[in-house]
Formats: sequence, structure tokens, C-alpha cells
Amino acid sequence: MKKTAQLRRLLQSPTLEFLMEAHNGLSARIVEEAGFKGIWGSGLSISASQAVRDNNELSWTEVLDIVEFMSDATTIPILLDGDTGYGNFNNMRRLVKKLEERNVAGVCIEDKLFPKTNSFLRSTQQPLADMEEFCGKIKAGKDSQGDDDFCVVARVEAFIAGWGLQEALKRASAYQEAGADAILIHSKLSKPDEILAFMKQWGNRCPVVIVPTKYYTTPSQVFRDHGISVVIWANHMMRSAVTAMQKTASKVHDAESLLEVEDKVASLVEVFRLQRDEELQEAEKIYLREKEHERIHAIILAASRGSELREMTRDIPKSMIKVNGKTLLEKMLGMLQDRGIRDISVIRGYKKEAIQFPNVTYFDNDKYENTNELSSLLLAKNKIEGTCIVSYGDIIYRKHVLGNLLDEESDIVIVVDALTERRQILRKSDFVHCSRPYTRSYDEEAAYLKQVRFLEILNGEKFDGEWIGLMKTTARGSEAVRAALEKLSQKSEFCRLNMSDLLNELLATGVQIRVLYIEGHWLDVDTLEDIGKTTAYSS
Ligand code: SPV
Ligand code: MG
Repeated sequence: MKKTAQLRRLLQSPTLEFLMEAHNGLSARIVEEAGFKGIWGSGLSISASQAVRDNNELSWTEVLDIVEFMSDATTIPILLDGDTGYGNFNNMRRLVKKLEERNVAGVCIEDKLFPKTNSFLRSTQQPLADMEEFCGKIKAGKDSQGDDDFCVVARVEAFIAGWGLQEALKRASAYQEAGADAILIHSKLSKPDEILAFMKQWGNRCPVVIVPTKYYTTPSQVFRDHGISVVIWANHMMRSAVTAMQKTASKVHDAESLLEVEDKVASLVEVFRLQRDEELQEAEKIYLREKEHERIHAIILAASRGSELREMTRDIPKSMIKVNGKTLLEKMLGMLQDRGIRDISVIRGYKKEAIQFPNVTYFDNDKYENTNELSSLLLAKNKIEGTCIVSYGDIIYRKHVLGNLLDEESDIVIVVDALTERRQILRKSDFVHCSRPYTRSYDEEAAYLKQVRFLEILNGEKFDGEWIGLMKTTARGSEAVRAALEKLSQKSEFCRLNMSDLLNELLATGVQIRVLYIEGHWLDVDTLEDIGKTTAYSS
């Protein structure tokens, strides 16, 4: 239902209804969540929340901007406290139009003079507006509304200014005749006597709204019994915020710590919920779908010590060995980040506390001593989605290697060094057989992986190259990798399995793995001798 129609229904409802004050988007949303069917856009509270006085110190367009946030944040109607209409009939006409544009359901204007003063301050000195002039203002407002359900509430300040019941009744009648949809009758007494006397005379000529700020001890049943339509709780959101903020500010100031207040204030989770962060996430799924596909995840396996490096890895894992002043991991993170890759996960294990880079998601394989690469990878299984890079943590390669890999479009691509003969030291490496050997020709046909063997020595056997420990998957490839990983994780020997077992499993299930040949331009740091070579990779 339109907000205007909702407000009209509240005013005309045969049962007593309630509006709660709000003064910004957040308080308005909280009011709605509490179950209120409507909001009072209180002039006092909106002013106070900006630390200015309720004397029209805020310009009317400043009020408009605030009430727009309130309106945007809610689905229930707002009755704006429009003070005196911010001028004469002409200003009122423009106000109504602008409020309608901002989906504000109605406005209440009071028969005082601009700039007004709050009704509870020096009230007997407050001059009332000329009644005829005020009727013209009501009529101008009603004539300006585009939506028949927009409501103009006329507020009678006769009791506040000390003019008594007869003046109040005379003005209320005139305002109703001028077209007001309801009368707000205000009183500053601590008992509802003036209000009840008014109601006895007024009967049910038109809906009556009250603001029992001062006569708050009166049970709402009394208002019900006297035929009041709407009760406004006019300033209690603002006042509760004041008390809470004063307490928090002084506690934090005195303690120089957040400890005492942290669990007494709303959690950030609650704040994000109130801001509707969830809705944004849902919208991103719809509108950023392309981007989500483009978003690249990177997983770096850095759990192992590299015990063959002996003393060098006594206190740090091998991925933290420095090469030309920078650790391997730092270089790798920098290279990935340079390519715009932000979602980077590092699997730590041995001396995990040594790896502490910001903006990285960490997974810890605390069983690193008795498990192997796939156990580490399994920890980051949920990150294997969309486009995903999986890399050993102890390799360095030139930038173009990563660039070329990212340009490949196949579902799974691995980087293979064709120059196996450069391996002078015989140790375990991922040697591969491919659909064709590397050739240097420009338009060579695509090469595919046939088998990976994690071998200690070349053993005289001919291979097409060595997998360097770098691979990329598309969304489909990631799905296949996750499935193979899950399947292997059921096996009793899973803790001994390596990345080469994963690649072979993929091949066994018929998944094609594209090979991107390179000629050198990388090295791993498995041996002390390799460290000696790393000067070449300073860029
Ligand atoms: C307001 O909330 O700003 C009001 C009600 O106008 S009162 O403060 O009682 O005047
Ligand atoms: Mg006010």
C-alpha cells in the first residue's frame, strides 16, 4: 500500500494507533523493525541530532534531505513535523510538493510564527499565528498535493500558549474546515486534562492526534476511551541515543580502552545488518555476475618446511626464505596483486607464525608433518572456485609466466618447463609426459598432459618437461578439481598424496589438462644451490 494511504488509514483507523519518532535513516529503520506502523519526523529530534535548536535553525531543505533518508530506509509512512510550514502559504505549497517527491506521507504544521520555538520552551510567550492566515496555509497545502491520500495535519497550539479550551476548539474547527485531515492538539501539562476536555467537546469531528511527552504517565487506554486516533511518542529515540552515547563516550574516555563498552554496544554485524549489507550481496550476485566470474582466486601451498634446506628453515618455512631482500612469498603475493588478484589464500603449516602478510586469507595445516600437499589444498577447498590459481609456495617465476597462464582459456592449464636438462641436481620433481613435446614453432598445436610422475631421479626415462607447480582453472576446471580432491580425500592414503596425484586423478576421470610450455624463467628453492641462482630473479 502507498505510504500516503497507510498514513491516512492510521489517522482514520477506529483503534488507537501510534507513531514513533525518528530523526535519521537508521533510527527510522529501527522504528519500523520494532513494529511501529508509522514514523513521526520530529523537528525537535532532527534538530537535536544535528546539535542545533528547534527554532528553524535547520533550513527546510536540510530537513528535507534528512527525511528523504528516513523515507528511503523504510516502508512505513512518515508524518513530518513541518513546524510552521517554513513560511507562508506559498512556502507550504512548495513543501508539500517536495515531500510528495520524497515519498513522505504527510506533514503536520502548527499555528505559530516562523521561526518557531519548541512548545516546551517559554511557551506562554509564544505568539500564535493568525487563524485565517493559517487556514489559508492549510488550504494551499491541500491544493498542492498530487496524491489524494497525502495528509495535512493541523496542530493547535492554543493550550501551549495559554489561550484555553475555547480558542483551541475555535481553531480546530477552522482548520478542519480549511481541509486538514486531522487535528493535533498539544498540551504541556503533566496530566491529560486539557486534551480530555478538548476531546469531550470535539467528539469525532475528525481524527485527533496527541503528543503525551509531558503527560506520559497516562495509560494509553485513557486515550483510547476518549476517541483519540493517533499517539505520537515524539522524541524518545533521540533521547535514548543521547544517554547511550554519553555513557559510551565517557567510559571510553576515562578507561582509554574499548574493553568495558565493546559488549554493551551494538555489534558491527548488527550495524551491517541494519544497513542491509545482505541485500547488497544478493544484488552483487545478480549484477556483478560477470565480475564474479572474472574474479580470480589464488591459493599458495606454503605449509612445508623444506627440511633439505636445513639451517635456513630452522625458524621459518621455506616460502619465507629471502631472495634479494624479499621473501619468496612476498614476491609471489606482489606479483599476484599486481595482476589485480585480491582473493589470495595461503596454506601455512611449519612455523606458521612466521607468515603474516595483510590482505591474505590463511588456512593452517597443523598436521603438516604427517600430511602432504593435498591435505593442505583440501583446507582451502571452498576457494577453488571461478578462476583459480594454485601455486607452490617455494617457486619464483618471471612475470610473463603468470601473464601467459592468465591468458590461457582452457579449463585447466599447467605450466611445464620444457628444459628438464637444466636440472643438474637430481631430486624429486613433477616430471610430465604430454601429448606432444615442446617445439619452438609459433603455431604449434595445443599440448595436453598425459601423466605426471613425482620422481626422485630422471632415471634415464624421457619426459616432455617438468610441471613447475603452477596451474590455473576456470570455473568448470575448478569444479573438476574440487570433485577430484573430494574423491581422493576419501582414500586412506590421502595424507600422503601430492598435487601430482590430483592431476593424475583428473586425467583418469577424462578431464583434459592443457600444458603451457615455458623454457626456464623460473626456479624452485628446494636446494641451497638454487638459492645461489636467485639473484637473477630480483625484478
Ligand atoms: C517535535 O517532536 O518536534 C514536536 C513535538 O513538535 S514537541 O517537541 O512536543 O513540540
Ligand atoms: Mg516540533
